Amino acid sequence: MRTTLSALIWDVDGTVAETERDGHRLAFNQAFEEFGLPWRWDVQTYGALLRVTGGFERLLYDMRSRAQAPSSPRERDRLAHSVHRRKNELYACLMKKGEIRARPGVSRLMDECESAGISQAVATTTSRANVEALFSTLFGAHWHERFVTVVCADDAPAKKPDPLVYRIALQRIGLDAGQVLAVEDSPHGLEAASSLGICTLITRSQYFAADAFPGAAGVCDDLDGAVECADGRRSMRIDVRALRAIHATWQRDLRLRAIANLERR
Ligand code: XBP
Ligand code: MG
Repeated sequence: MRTTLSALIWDVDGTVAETERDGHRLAFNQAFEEFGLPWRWDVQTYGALLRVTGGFERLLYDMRSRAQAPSSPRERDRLAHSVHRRKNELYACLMKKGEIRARPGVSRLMDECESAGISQAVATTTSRANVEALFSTLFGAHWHERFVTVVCADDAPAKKPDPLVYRIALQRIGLDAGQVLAVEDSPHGLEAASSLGICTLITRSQYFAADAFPGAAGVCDDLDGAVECADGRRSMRIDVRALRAIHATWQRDLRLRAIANLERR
């Protein structure tokens, strides 16, 4: 299996931008209001709900404990679909205002990867419409040109921690897991990527700031900050050189673990 770093796969929410607390959460609350529903998700409640990936699934999960939700599962499903659809429209309006910015180092690293010939792709649990709304505001109308493929919830209905979205991304870019590095912010994202053997770098986001990320190749507060690697080493900030070093160390450790496993048999 070839193991040179050939592509970077980006998660979206929490990784590229802090879209959850002041984006999706606010849009959900606006949608609840429009639908005459008394539900509001405060910052803390939404943080707990983020353990359920997918906005539609999150809403359906929360509705189970809401007295005002329809009692028939079919009606609940129908209402969740309508509210979620409207939430995404409201989210697009919020993104157009430009108040949500790319997280530190994201645009720089994307530019550096492009110059270094490292391909880029997207693997996200969010809907394509939301990626479009966010990325066109952050990176301009031609943002698609930057990515070999953009895999969203519309392509991968089984959401993270299911690895489907990464499996599809690898197929579309035509690379093995060993040739890519994923950038993620959540435990579910880490699980989805690393269960396929993808080297994963964590950039801590607001909602997962206190989580432990066992199995990550490196963890940083943001891409402009220092990264702590699995082998305990620290590098100053994430650039292409740091990405290659993190990836090479991960690959070496993987080989060592495989040899140790063989010897134990
Ligand atoms: C984040 C998610 C999404 C968003 C909301 O995905 O779990 O569900 O919170 O988007 P990722 P939708 O971190 O993989 O980008 O309402 O479209 O699901
Ligand atoms: Mg994320």
